[in-house]
Amino acid sequence: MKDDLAELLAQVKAKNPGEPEFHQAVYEVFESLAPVLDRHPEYRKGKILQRMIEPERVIMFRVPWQDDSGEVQVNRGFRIGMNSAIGPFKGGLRFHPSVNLGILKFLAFEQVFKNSLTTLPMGGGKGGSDFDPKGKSDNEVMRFCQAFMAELSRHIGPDRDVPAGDIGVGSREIGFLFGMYKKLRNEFTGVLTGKGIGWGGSLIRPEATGYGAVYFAAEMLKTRNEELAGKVCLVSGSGNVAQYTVEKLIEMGARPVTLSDSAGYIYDEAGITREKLAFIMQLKNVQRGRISEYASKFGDAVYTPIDRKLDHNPLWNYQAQCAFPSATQNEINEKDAANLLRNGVYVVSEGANMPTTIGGVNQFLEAKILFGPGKAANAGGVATSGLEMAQNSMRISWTREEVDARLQGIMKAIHKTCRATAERFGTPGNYVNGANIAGFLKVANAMLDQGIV
Ligand code: NDP
Ligand code: 2IT
Repeated sequence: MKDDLAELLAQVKAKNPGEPEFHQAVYEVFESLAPVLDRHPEYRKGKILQRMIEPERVIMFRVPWQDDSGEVQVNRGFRIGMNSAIGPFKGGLRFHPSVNLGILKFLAFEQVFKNSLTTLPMGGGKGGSDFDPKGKSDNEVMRFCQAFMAELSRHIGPDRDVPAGDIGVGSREIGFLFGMYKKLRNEFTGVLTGKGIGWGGSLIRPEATGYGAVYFAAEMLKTRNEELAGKVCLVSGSGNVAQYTVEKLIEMGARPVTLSDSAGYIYDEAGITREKLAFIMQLKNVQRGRISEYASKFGDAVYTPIDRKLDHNPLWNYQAQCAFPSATQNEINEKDAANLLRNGVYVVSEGANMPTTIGGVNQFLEAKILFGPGKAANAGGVATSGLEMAQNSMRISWTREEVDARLQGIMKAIHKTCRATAERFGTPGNYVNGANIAGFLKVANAMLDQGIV
């Protein structure tokens, strides 16, 4: 890394202590940018990087609510407006006990580059809470969402900041959040995406992140005249992204063999079929049960509980050609990456945000496999959120086919841009550099155009 970038990174660490995920996300982007800064001195002169690493705003707030037994509970709420140079802040809300400022800043930072890649006019933001929806009743989730929105509603709006879902925030939560916003503001607007189909949502938005990650993998394979049909695929997670990744893989003739949750994973050598996926969707989205039940239901599958003493995740230690990490950050470490490569994996399409550690990413890049980083590979979700915003503004709804065709077009465009940009800056085939540089350029140029604000 160039001296001035290394120095800036040291400043980021000193100024934002205790935020390792944010440091990691900034490091990964800085690693790609030296050639751009050398070719374009105006970015250094305009202090574009110094401005990009400082959120435009961070809102932190108390969320008091009452549980079913009448006890008062207090959580912490956040919304980060990272960068609005190319459009209103846009990005998901995460409800998970691990949520803290540093994790949301990493997600908001990634979102800026990702949204820029989508071709649509969206700035980057992220928010959420350390609230844990697991084990809560629907009424508790509703009361929490209402209390959260009581404060958040002051800071968002269809032209200011448009949140959506992420871990722990799905259609149920978006419904409760939207209802409260509408009541408080006395207006029905496209202030959230991922809405229900009957009240302003877009067809294909639930599917979009998973489908997009598979479309991206298909595009990468096409560069080697190959396709997904017949490929064995390792998938982690069993939530929104994992489910629709599996659905699209099945449709394309691939064989997904794993899924996981925070307690363990299943391995089904015969492959997860449409029928088995329907069981998972019912289990996870309606009953809110554990993935272990899959192995109880389908005898051939093996369930392995997580062993936190292990230095690797055995889910990544099976013979396969493709991997779709779709659970959470840093779920593939250096050892996992080595296991994947040793087992024959040469396509990694990141459905989750930053699922691979820096040591893992470096191994993928050195091995020159087809590695699609999250900010490119999982951009289909937010891109389709952008399409939802467009439909809301026009007060019309497109058909499933129309939205899916646009999603496919966007994933192809992102793939093409990443490849062309990587090549233009001297690292052909490196999608990490391609995504970081292309995402950066659009935002940086907009910031220069708009002056020092
Ligand atoms: P969901 O809440 O629907 O599912 C998350 C899944 O990951 C669950 O199976 C969950 O298990 C598992 N998981 C979450 N945290 C952990 C953890 N710390 N350790 C082990 N497993 C964990 O979320 P999504 O599917 O929406 O999100 C998954 C990933 O995709 C995240 O990284 C998210 O940021 C990213 N993403 C999501 C987009 C979207 O549109 N939803 C768009 C782009 C990226 P359990 O149920 O046990 O908690
Ligand atoms: O990480 C992400 O891109 C998301 N969680 C989706 C954000 C959105 O606004 O649709």
